[in-house]
Formats: sequence, C-alpha cells, structure tokens
Amino acid sequence: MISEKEMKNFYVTTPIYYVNASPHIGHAYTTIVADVMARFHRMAGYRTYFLTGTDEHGDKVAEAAREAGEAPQEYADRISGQFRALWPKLSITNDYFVRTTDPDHKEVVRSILQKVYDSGDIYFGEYEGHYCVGCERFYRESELVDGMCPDHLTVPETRKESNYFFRMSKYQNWLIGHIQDNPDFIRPERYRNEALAFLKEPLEDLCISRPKTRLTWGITLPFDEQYVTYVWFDALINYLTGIGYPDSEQFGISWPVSEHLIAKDILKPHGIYWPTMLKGAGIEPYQHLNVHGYWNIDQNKMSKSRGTVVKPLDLKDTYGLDAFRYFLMRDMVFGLDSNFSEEAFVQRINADLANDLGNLVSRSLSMAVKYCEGRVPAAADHPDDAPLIAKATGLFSEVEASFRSLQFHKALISIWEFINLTNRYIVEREPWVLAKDPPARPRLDTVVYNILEALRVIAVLVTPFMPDSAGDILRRLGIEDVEPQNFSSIGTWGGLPKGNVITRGTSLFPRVEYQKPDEGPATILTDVKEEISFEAFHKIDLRVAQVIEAQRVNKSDKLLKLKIDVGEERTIVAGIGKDYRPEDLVGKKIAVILNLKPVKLMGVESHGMLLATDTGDKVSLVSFDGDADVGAVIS
Ligand code: ME8
Repeated sequence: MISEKEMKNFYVTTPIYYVNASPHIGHAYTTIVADVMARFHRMAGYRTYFLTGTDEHGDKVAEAAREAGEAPQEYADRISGQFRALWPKLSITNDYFVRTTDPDHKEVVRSILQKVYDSGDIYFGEYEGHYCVGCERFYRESELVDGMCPDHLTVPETRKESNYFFRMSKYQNWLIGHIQDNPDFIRPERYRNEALAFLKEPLEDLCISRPKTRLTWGITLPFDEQYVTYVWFDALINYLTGIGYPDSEQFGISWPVSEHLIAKDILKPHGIYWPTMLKGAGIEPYQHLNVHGYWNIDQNKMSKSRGTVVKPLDLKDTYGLDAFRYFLMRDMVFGLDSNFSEEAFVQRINADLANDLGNLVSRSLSMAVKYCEGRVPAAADHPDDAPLIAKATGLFSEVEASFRSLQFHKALISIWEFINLTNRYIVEREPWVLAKDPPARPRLDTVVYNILEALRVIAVLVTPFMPDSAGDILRRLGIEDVEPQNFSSIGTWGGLPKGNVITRGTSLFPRVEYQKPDEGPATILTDVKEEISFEAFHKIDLRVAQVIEAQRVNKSDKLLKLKIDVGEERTIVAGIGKDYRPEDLVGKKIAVILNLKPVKLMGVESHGMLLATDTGDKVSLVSFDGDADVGAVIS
C-alpha cells in the first residue's frame, strides 16, 4: 500500500475571473486546460485538487455594478453565478469554487495582512502617480505609451493618495535568485525571461490599500478601518483560501505542488507580486507559474464593440462539447498566441474527429459485430503486430512527457499518430479478406482483437480531453467503469477483456459543414442525411472522367490505382478491385469527385474519388447514358 507521504499529489488553479464581464472563450480555454490537467493526473493516480472561482472586489467591479444599476454584492452574485453555472456545462471538474466575497476568504486576507504588518513589511506613505482605472494600478512614466495606458489606450488619471505599502522592493534580490535557481518556476521560458526583465528595473513597493473615501467595495484592512485592500492583494490569496489555509490538511497536501495557470496578461501580479507577498507572509512560493498566450479572433484582440467576443456555449451548442475542448487543446501551442476561426475549427472536426477517430470507431466496432458475433475475440501473438503493440505501450509515457512540458497539442499529435497507425493496420491486414478464408479464423480473431484493444488505449488517453466521447467508446467496448481514477491498465497492452459485448452505436463525430455567419448556423450532418442547400451541393466538384490506365495496388485485392483524364491527368485509388478487372476499366467513362482532400491508401496518394454503389456484396460504377464529354461538370 502507498503511504500518505508517498502518494503523488497535484494542485491546479485557474485565475479567478473578474465578474465585470460574462465568460468568453479565453476564460473557457484556461479552465479547460486546468480540467484536462486535473483529469490526466487523476487518471495517472495523483491525488488531485482543482480550484477556480471569481474575483469580485475593486474599482472595476464596483463600476460595472454601477453601470448595471445594481448593488455590488447583488451584481457579483449574478455574474459569479454565470461562471459557476457554465463550468459543469463544459464538463469542468473543479473541486471547489472560491469567491473573494466569501467570509472565510476575507478572514484569510485580513490575517495575512496583519501578519505582514506585524513583521514591519507594511508601512503608511504618500504616493502621486498615473492611475489607470481599467488596470486598477498606478503606472510609471516609462510604462505609458504616448502618455496612455498600454492596455486600455486611455490617459490615466493623476492621483495623490496616502496609502499603505508593502515592502516589495525588499524581496527583489531574493526573487531574482529564486527564479534563477528554479528555471521552471515561471514557464515557458519566454515568460520567465519577461519576469526577469521586469526585475532588472528597481522594484517599487506595492500600494496595497484604497481609501474608503474613494472605494468601499473591498476588504477592510485589519489595522485601519478607513481603508480597503487593493484588489490584487486580496485576489491572489484565493489560491490559499481555496485549499483551507492555514491549518487544513488539504493546504499541507496541495500547496507544495501548486500549479498556477494564467494567460500572459496577468504575468506581473503572479510572477512578481505574489511570490514576494508569500515570502513576506512566511509562506513557501508556489511550485510553478504556467503562462499561456492569447486567443485572438480573426487576428485581432477580442472586442465587445467589434462583436468578436466568442461565447463558449454558442460553440458547444453548435458543434458539441468534446469537439470544442479538442479544438482548443489541439490548436493552441501553450505559451504562444493562437487565432480562433470557426472555419479552422470546422476543418479540424472533420479531419481529426469525423475522419480519423470517428471512422476508426465505426469500422472497428462494425468488424467486431460482423466477424466476431459482437464479442471481443481471443488473440494470439503474431510478429507482424509488434509495431502496433510497441507504439501502444509507449504511448502513455509519450503523452505524459508532453503533459509535463505543457505541450498538450503534442500529446494529441502522439495519440493521433497511433489512431492513424491503427487505421493503416486495418487496411493492411484486410480483415474482410481473412473473413472469407475459414483456416484464417484465428488470425482474423487476433486482428480484430488488436484493433479493439488499440481503440481502448486511444479512448483511455483521450479521456482527459474528451471525457464524454471517450466514455462512450469505452462503453461500446463493454467497459462499464469509465471513471478515469479507476483505469487500471494505462500504458499496458491487453487490458480489453475477451468476451466483452460490443455495441456498434451511431456515428460519434458527424461531419460538420461550415457556413459563413450570414448563411445561418452550421449544419451537423448525421447518419440520416439532412437537406443541403443548392450552394452546398455546388461546392462538390463532380466531373466526367475517362480511365487512361488501371492497375492493382500492391498487396491489396480490393484497391485499384487509376490514372484518369478530366481535362487534366489525375491519380485516384478506388476500392473496386473485387468486381472490376483493371483491363476492363481502361477507356471507361466514370463519375468522380475532384475536390476531395487527398488521402494515402496503401502508400498511394488518391486525388479524388469515383462514384459507385457498394452493397457490401457488389460494387457497381455510376455510368453515363450516351456519350458524355470528358471533364464535363455533373450537376
Ligand atoms: O485578470 N485568451 O481576471 P480576468 C486566452 N481577476 N485567455 C484569456 C483571454 C484570451 N483572449 N482573455 C482572458 C483577472 N483570458 C483577475 C485574475 S487571479 C488571482 C485574478 C483568461 O477575468 C486568461 O486566463 O480578466 C487570463 O489570464 C484571464 O482570463 C484573465 O481573466
């Protein structure tokens, strides 16, 4: 048995979001990354704690409440409620939701302020400077761009105030040393360098109060009733409150392994203020600050006035939650900015989910039903299967290494390489040929077993990213317990029990068609074909072609390689080899789709697809009445 001390722990946090605006894709991204990390660690046997919440005090929130005509608390309750209600809809599995207006949080903030005050690191002083209301902070002259706040592009107010200050400057050298001694304290490296660049300038003390004459919406200082706490000194402490600081068991377990997730906008408070605050309060620094880039919309910053704020629920409702989670994790390289476009999103769904994974699921399950009476067959060792099994057994470590370096997109690339390897395994082993040869029965069983087991390995590894679809695949494989923490055979081969009942089910990821915003919502195609517009049909480049050459594809009795004339020469690969002999095809006029994305079949690239019926027993080519012109459009 593993002792308490040996138990692996994991603690992940998101920023607590301001309640001055409703949740958008940026908030969804950070929270989904945290969720994927939390789920992965639970699956890998870590005792995991995941914290998110809302930041509710300060000028910005007070102003937003005023604009909405509500009292600050009432307003904060309402918007905080929107965040809290959103997360379960995105399958977020946070353990706790912290609010800075919670009484226990206020208590912790006051106790830390008192502690730092008693130690002499908080003093009373006067300050005059450029204050940006949007950022809730003073700016140095050198930080302004043309006299304006670099973030809000507004001219800051000049403010003079008597306030309380935290001696941040005292900890400058300590912080530089800590960042240098712990190269991954702030990561990726570009943000570590950015933090070190801030620290090249002398660090000023941090103003940590606001006089109540100007702002009352905040936590009253424990040592002066006339002041409230500066919102950042209040907000950062949520990471301690959320795990029951100071004396809960959870705090002892989680704090030493804390992983903060933020975007680059709040690097300074997290990379500079927070570690020095912790040092001042006599608390160990967090373990890692993980900083990601920004989602831009059509190459621009999201903007309410331009109407480019992307709402997570809109995307989820149109395309499905797992597709949305997959896209965010696959298309952003953690640390760099990424551009969101709905068109790119649709392309990803169709290529990676509908085509690669969706097809694998439906082919594999169909074969089990058709050839093995709907049960997982028995397998035997065969040397030809070694590459598939080797990739499968190494896959968990590959994915884990990508998680460790925050390269989530790479984790997905590794899994997709395995999906493609499995798809190739099916094409090359040709179970449909084995099925026609009774002595090959044991080999057919092994091939089908391997395909189903590969699918199990894939489903387990995509669980953190796409929990609903992964659970669905596992259940179709007859695995009932789909709770990640109960997965026992991660990184091993052969975990799928022989005899499990297989359920075919419906298409997991239907293809989706992108329609420009003025054409109405995107259409999700299902197995039952829906109506399409005339314009959509016209996007298909359907032509008359003439076969110039035809030959069999090596090692396949089904695939033929055809050279065709459509006004230009093309090569296509077609699965008609059982019903048509190559020599009978030369000179024939056939119907082809020209604008299909090229695919490689048994090593031969196909630039188009011919039209034929396929009943399972017989393939029959579409032909023409009379003499059709080569290259003519079919409409
Ligand atoms: O800063 N792309 O709250 P906030 C990616 N309350 N992520 C984005 C994003 C974008 N375009 N826009 C926002 C605050 N985010 C403070 C935090 S923590 C103690 C206090 C995400 O509501 C990203 O995580 O402005 C960013 O850091 C955060 O939302 C800022 O949220």
